[in-house]
Amino acid sequence: MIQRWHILGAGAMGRLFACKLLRLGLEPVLLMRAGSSRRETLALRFDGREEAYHCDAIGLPELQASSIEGLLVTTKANHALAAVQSCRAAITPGAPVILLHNGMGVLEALAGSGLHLLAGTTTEGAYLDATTLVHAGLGETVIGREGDSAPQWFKPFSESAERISWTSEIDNALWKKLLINCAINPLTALHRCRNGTLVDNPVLRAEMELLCEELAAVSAARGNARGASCALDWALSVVQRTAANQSSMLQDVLQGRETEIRYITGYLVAEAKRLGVPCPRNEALLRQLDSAAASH
Ligand code: KPL
Repeated sequence: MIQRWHILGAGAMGRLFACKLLRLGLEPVLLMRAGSSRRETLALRFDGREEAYHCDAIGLPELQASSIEGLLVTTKANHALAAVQSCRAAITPGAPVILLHNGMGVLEALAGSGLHLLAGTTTEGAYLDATTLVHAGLGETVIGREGDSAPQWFKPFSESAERISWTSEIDNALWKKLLINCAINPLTALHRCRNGTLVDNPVLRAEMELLCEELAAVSAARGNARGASCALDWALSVVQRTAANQSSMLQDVLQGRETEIRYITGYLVAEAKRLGVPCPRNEALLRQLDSAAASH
């Protein structure tokens, strides 16, 4: 059993998972870029009610070697690699390192690092409203390592009411989320619209359908039959469930932050090239949003 989990990425998702771990009776420690050891108060709003949670926080420079027994990485994909490297020396050999972000490619980039890597994907919705963490939508989280059954330390997670489950087919789960993000995030970021506009506006809906045809073709070439037949249905169902939301990529664009486009559409386009599948519409979106990112 791992009692003390370090959380790298103290944004909305990192804080939400800190609250979840506290509810499981575990001891999360938020890793901060700077500052010294302290207690943090997390104000969590859910369903109109506010609750305060308290957990430890520590600045990265203060981390001791081999002090991390379990690491949950909740940074955006574009920061994950550098973030993990910044605390590499503190990670105990064999400690689970769970990557929980949109997009794909970081796991591969860390493959030779000697870390015990796992991945996860979540549909939880959370954002920071000044200092309050708003848990905007209940979602599901799946965590796993391809081909592995759930380890002993996972028991508190799976036995909890936090909707966290184990999968031995994490590649399929990550690919499914990648397709959904490819269909929704770039279009909403480019047109600066909420997710629901992708079904309400016929032009955008047609564009999303064409994107999904390409996503289905890449899935088929990758041997992912579910992705090949369900890409559009998955995207439509998430658009409907999150109609009022601003996608994470739109939020990044509006706040002048670098987006995760290279790990979302960029990963898809690289896979399409490797497999010899044309996907001009996804390529065009990648070009548009990547140059938008570069001009910030
Ligand atoms: O994951 C998301 C995101 O915004 O990054 C979706 C599922 C599209 C919800 O907005």
